[in-house]
Amino acid sequence: MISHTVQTAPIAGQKPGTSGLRKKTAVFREPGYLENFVQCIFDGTGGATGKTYVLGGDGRFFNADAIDVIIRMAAANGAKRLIVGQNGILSTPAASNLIRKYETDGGIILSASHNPGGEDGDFGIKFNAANGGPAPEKITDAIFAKTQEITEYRIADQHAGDIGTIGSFTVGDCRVDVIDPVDDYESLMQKLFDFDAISALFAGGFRICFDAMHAVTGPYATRILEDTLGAPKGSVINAVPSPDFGGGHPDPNPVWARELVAIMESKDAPDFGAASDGDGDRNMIMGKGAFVSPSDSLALLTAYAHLAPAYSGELAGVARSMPTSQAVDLVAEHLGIACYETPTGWKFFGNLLDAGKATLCGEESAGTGSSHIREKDGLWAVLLWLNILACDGRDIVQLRADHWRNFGRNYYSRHDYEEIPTDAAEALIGGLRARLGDLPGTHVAGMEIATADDFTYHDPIDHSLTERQGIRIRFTDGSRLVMRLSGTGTQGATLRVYLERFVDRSGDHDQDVQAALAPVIAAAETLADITRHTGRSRADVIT
Ligand code: G16
Repeated sequence: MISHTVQTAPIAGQKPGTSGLRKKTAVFREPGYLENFVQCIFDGTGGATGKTYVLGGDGRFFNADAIDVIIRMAAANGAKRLIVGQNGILSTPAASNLIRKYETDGGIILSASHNPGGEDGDFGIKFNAANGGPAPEKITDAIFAKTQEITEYRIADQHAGDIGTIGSFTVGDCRVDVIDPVDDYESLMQKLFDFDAISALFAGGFRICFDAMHAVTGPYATRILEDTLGAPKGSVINAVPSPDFGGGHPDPNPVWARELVAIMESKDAPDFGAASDGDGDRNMIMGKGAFVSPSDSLALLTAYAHLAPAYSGELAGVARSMPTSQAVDLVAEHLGIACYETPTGWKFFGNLLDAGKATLCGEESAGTGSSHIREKDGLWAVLLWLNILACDGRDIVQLRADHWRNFGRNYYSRHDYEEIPTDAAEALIGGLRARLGDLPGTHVAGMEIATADDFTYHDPIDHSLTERQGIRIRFTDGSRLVMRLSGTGTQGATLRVYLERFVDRSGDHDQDVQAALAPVIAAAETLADITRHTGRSRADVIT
């Protein structure tokens, strides 16, 4: 193999965020930008010599070009083997599964998740470690340190072979195996769930609409739901991945998955609706005319997971990100299992899962998953729901109403202020942070503040400390307000305001969500002066 070493220099801003490095596609296409970061992944993890990696992405614009570069760089850096999804396609959960199943040294996943794709959209790259999970901070910090001192990268001159055809080729001494992206994932799902029960559900006339949002889950959902489980053809919509996600925003929430919402609110709505995001790790769940919030979904899945074969024994524990509602805490208490609170970012669940402390994990940002892999998993959540519904017999709306009657309801919403100037966002958070000590005991919007802090996470496994993970304000009536800045945006800053109010078992569970949260919304405005700092009187996205 002929390869060469290219002289380069550090490029500013290559610090991975909540989930890898995400930037505008145009930034990734600048000379050396991708190459620098890939070389630093290798250099920051002890080099690529003799190693095996999984490689794939969500198919967005620039995916195939980036894969060609990464194959050539892995080969030039001495990698022994690469496992690549056909056409460069691998959902994030499928990649996590492959890393674990084939015991590779890690994987490189190309995605900007739910962010729009295309020439003017976003691109991203993420390194997952040998446990299949997103690299923990000590690894991303090491990679970032390398980006600040890089002087050269290595790349093979030979272009990669045909990744459109299943089979193998070599680049120098590196063997590249191109595999079907769905096969291994499907066989994992078959081990976890009662496929016979789900097939019988569909055979009995149960109808589903799964919106793949023109993104990576199209082929996975079509194969598993329609071909294997027998859901009627056409149950999966927007099923063909496109480089710009059909011009859409592949974020499965009621704002961006409008097509699904319209179907689920129509007269002839199917029994169950679901959507997944760009790279297939997020999920949105709906019943007829009803959106199930991700926080409620996590609580309900925890309560009923025992109906699926893989979770029929006792759950080891459950974990949620700090801003996720406390609905699952109540279920954990009832089940007598531990409930962990982690910072936002799936990487923080990795240690708990590896140590066998948690079986199920979830986040308000539409992520749910389990110990089967080390990523959140959109289609897994849909299959667990289907398994539960097939065995329980109630419809999802009834199941949820009964759950609220048993546990109470945690009304919940997130208000996002997008693309605000970074200094304004930091001034807002900084101003609030400076006053935290004075807040307990004071009253706002008719509520008394019980505690106020900036969340610090003490990892119970490796004892690492992660500070400044979001402002938490608890009120004496059980309501809660959380504010933090997103770590996945690519332009300016995004302020996330998380609002929660608990209504007990005998309370009114059928209020409009925003109306139920009105006092907490008012408290957020009073405490943080959101309108003044952002110049906006209303959030851009309310979910
Ligand atoms: C990523 C992380 C999630 C996190 C989400 C939102 O999801 O993997 O753990 O909850 O970002 O992060 P932020 O609030 O910082 O924007 P994904 O689906 O984008 O990879």
